[in-house]
Amino acid sequence: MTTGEAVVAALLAHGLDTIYVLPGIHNDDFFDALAKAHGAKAQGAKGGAGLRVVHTRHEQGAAYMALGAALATGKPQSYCVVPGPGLLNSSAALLTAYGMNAPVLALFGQIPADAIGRGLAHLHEIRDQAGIISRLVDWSARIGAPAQAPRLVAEAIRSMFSGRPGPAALECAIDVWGRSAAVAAQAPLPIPAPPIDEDATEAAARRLGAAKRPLIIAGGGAQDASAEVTHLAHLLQAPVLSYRRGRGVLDERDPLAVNLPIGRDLWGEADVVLAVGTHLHMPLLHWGIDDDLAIIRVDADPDEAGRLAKPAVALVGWAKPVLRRLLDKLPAHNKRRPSRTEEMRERHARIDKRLARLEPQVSFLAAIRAELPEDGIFVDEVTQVGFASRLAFPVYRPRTYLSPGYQDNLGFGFATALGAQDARRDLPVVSISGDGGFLFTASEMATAMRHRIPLTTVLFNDGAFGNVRRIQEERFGNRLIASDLTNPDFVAFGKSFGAQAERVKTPRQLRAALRLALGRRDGPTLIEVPVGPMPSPWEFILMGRVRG
Ligand SMILES: Cc1ncc(C[n+]2csc(CCOP(=O)(O)OP(=O)(O)O)c2C)c(N)n1
Ligand SMILES: [Mg+2]
Repeated sequence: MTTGEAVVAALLAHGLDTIYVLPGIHNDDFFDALAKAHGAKAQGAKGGAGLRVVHTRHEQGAAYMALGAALATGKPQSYCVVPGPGLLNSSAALLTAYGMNAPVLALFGQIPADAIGRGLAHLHEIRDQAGIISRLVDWSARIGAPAQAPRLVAEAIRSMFSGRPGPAALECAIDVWGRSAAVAAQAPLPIPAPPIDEDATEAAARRLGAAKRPLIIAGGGAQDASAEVTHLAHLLQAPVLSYRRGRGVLDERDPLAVNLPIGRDLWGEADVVLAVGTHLHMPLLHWGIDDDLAIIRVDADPDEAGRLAKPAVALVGWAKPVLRRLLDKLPAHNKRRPSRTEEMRERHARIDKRLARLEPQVSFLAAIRAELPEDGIFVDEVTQVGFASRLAFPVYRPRTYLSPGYQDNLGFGFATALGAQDARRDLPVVSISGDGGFLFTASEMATAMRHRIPLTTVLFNDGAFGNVRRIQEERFGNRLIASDLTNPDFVAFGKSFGAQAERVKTPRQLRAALRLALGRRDGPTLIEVPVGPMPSPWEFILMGRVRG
């Protein structure tokens, strides 16, 4: 086997079925292995189930697609690009995958093995590529020979699900991909579940059981523990706050599911907080802490709990098994509490009334929610309708609201949504973008056509980096700089690729357009919505202290 063939076999052995790529000479032997696997499949050879290859028009597209596929499925996904510029072109997406703890395996080419580190000006050479990669991911390695490939792929994938989950990377020199040798297969390595600390779990159950006003905060690490969080919330009558990455863990039709402004009020009143898979960045840094608040942290990363404040109890491990154990222990300690349903309904009504001034964002979001089925996926963006969606777009199920988390990097949305839709062809996916963010990866419309990806994109066009412009108006005496945009005719742009494209003006028209678009499963749709300036959401997001 060549190294390339061994990597293809190893990816297949780990259950990957697709790879997102942009080819180039450094990786030609790997791509030939991909082609041969396809040829074997086409000829009906035994065991020749090839990896599906989705090629993009820019490396950031390949990496974002792998990210979207990983987030939508929870399973490992991979992308492959050339070294140097290809790696750097993909790096914002890899950074985002790190921030989102997404299991993405990056495969990078390299210059000839004996030239690495010598500065001989080889094509795509970059100083200390391995060092650069090692700062972007927690686990990385270079494949030096065919026989190393199966083990390194297995270790990479194990690392993606161990400790704090996240991306991993492998690089391989141009002259190593094609080298042949005897290769032994490697079964996927077991991923040991972190042991459960019984004493700490008991302590957490006691604290929660005695709490008068408990609050649960769910982050991205709670996505696989929806049933457990829901059960705990009901047993404790504890509201569940989620903002970006923890959305849908508790079905937001449940009155106990609360958004950021309600959650901040509750933070101010709580005596015990159970924080599941979240950095608690906003509460600890902005809302304040004092001695009357006991915080219980559940996190896969052993270093996370103590970073900002000493928790009352730190439970290290995966949310699902840890919360299950907590659920076993809680009934023995849990006091009776009255239902908080009415109180929560009132809190929701009060905040919804205030949020109603975020028009037109709220009405356009309501139109999308009305047409998107409850298991359909909504992909957020760093745009004004996106900011509002974090407060006023109800999410019903885990993994159906994909938000970039703390990177909040403009332009992530369209290509990430393409990956989500590619990996979940059975569900409709709706991507929203501003005119600014959309053009970051708009060239991937060609990818959507080439691979017939039925994504629906709603593009809110205000002719500006509108969020930036509003800040310049309000905080900098209307001195506008670098925030106005000259745009193409977006409908003509979409149509020029062969995509379905139309322009709508009102929420009602958006609903009608979405109904058609979500029913179409043979290719992408672009819906442009011309909009004017929008009111600021920031008073609902950047809120001051309530304790300490
Ligand atoms: C990678 C990156 N670059 C820049 C920014 C700063 N930024 C935040 S919002 C924004 C403007 C977004 O414009 P658009 O996509 O048109 O949405 P709008 O604000 O107009 O709704 C910019 C430039 C960012 N968040 N990420
Ligand atoms: Mg804009």
